[in-house]
Amino acid sequence: MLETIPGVVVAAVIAAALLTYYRLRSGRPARSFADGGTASVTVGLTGTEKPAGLLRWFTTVDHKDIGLLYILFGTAAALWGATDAMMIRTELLVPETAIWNVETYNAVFTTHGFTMLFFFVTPVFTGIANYVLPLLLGADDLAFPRINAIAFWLLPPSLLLVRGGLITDVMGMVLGVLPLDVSALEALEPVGMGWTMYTPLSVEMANPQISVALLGLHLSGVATTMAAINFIVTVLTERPDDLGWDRLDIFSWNILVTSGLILLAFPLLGSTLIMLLLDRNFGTTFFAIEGGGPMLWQHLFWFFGHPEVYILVLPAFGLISLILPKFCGRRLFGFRFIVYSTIAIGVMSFGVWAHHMFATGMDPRLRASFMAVSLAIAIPSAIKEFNWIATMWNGRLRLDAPLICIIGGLSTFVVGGITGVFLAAVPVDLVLHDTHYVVGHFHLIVVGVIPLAMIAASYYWFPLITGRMYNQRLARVQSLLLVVGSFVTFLPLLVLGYEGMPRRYGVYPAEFITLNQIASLGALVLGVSVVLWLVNMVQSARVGPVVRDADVWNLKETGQFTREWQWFEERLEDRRADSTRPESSPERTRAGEGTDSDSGTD
Ligand code: HEM
Ligand SMILES: [Cu+2]
Repeated sequence: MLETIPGVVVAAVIAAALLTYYRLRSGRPARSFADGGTASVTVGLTGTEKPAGLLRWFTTVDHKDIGLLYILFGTAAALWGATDAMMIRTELLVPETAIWNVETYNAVFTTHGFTMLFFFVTPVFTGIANYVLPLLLGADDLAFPRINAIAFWLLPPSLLLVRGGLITDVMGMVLGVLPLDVSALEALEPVGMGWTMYTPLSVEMANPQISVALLGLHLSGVATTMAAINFIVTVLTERPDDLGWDRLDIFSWNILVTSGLILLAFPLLGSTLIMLLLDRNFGTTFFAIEGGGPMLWQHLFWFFGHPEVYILVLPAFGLISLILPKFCGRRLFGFRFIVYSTIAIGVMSFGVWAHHMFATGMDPRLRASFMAVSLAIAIPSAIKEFNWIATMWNGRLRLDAPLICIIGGLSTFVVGGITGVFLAAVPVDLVLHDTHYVVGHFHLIVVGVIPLAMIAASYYWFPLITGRMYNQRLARVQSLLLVVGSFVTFLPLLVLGYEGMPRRYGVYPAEFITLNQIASLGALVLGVSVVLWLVNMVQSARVGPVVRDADVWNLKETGQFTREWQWFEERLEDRRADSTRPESSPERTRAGEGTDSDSGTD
């Protein structure tokens, strides 16, 4: 009985949705165009007419709408993953498992990792790129608007598949009070294998939810790859003729390189996941001792996994490089070298994967060569850092929220980056491997740099997206809290790791209690900061002061009024013209056109 109910409900919902859709469409005979616009036969004008209400968001192929959908989805996932993080830090307030149990702890750090890596960072950056990349290029839309929509809509189901164990657990509990058989739901327990999914554990754990989660990850990989292909083709083919590689803005450059990394890394993850699924369910022996063994998993996984960390961070570097000069009143120092270092990082990131495996007893000669490349990859990162500092040098700094975020991000990146250099050195890594030092190192970057760059971007482009201004004082407080919170949360972890506290344990010796409590306090500060950001964004989008002058940041003064702002200026002018005329004029759709000027590069 129970099995049929969801099927009937889903079918009914789909039928109702289709019916509504066709009812709405039938009133307006329209012909579709490749860019997703429709030509209304009755009026005879090309206009990007969108249906009203929710239907618009479910059927849109407009890059700006899809960008917003991505950003909303990624933010929701981030809040979910942050809830996991708060659960982890709550458990670690006390040495014993007084709050959750060990299974819950394992499940929570696993879903935390998956959610943050695959459903927060990449979707939010894809969303930002969706919104601004065509505007920065002066293109109408991405190269494949419909593929763009499909790529986005694959994500919600994949998140539900990955996190399904928790959902079915709760559903089972709720439905359990009814006289129904819910054993199928209860069999799907939250996964507790860690985001690296190491074999043999991930093969042998009986929980069927693991296979469901693997399918979900596979699906999210498909979605990410589709978006990456779209970005690559867009940058290659949609640039106007006068926009050469040397004048392409730095954010688009970073998205291009990131998309290249995705194109090489994610299909490998997909294949590896399939091999694991086959091992789990169909008796193959890819990762069994008599097959490739657990080491095969680690090699395949980290050949994806190391580039993945640069897939996460390169768009953040792009945003920093793009926004920083705007608040220093200067051009980006060393534009070419920032581009070269981005490409160098991209290439080298495929040559360092075994630094995650130094402790597995691999051949020392091999270890030495991986150590050399891992140390070398610090050079392009340092080049970026120096160029950013040089951009600020003697500049006229305006300490608005975006700049506070960026300066904070640059300082956490110094600590996060240098702690990575230590881990790249074999003898040090053998001591610190799998301790909280590692967790501290990478969180200084995934919390101290990536969200800061995103939030800088959210403040910088907020007027352009919403037509309103946010509360700037609240924003300054919020960004400061985020920087302070990152240090207070993750510096203690470096010390804890040094003193030997291993990672992925919910229980620890009592001597570590003080530092753990400081870290949990820091997490609380981070939580407060995130809530302040949310409040500011939502409230200001509703009732913030309306922007009338497109040059919100005084960019014209220093010749940095780039294409996306010119597009915004035109839009404001159109709106003004519309409001003074009695009846509305034909809609303008090609807003990015004809707005070229020589201030297009950074
Ligand atoms: C409020 C912010 C955050 C806090 C307090 C936090 C805290 C933690 C803690 C305590 C762990 C468990 C460490 C262990 O036992 O090994 C962890 C694991 C992890 N976190 Fe976070 N985290 C935060 C945000 C993030 C973000 C933004 C990302 C990624 C973009 C991220 C990625 C990860 C990953 C990949 C793991 C490893 C999971 C695993 O071992 O399977 N975290 N985090
Ligand atoms: Cu690595």
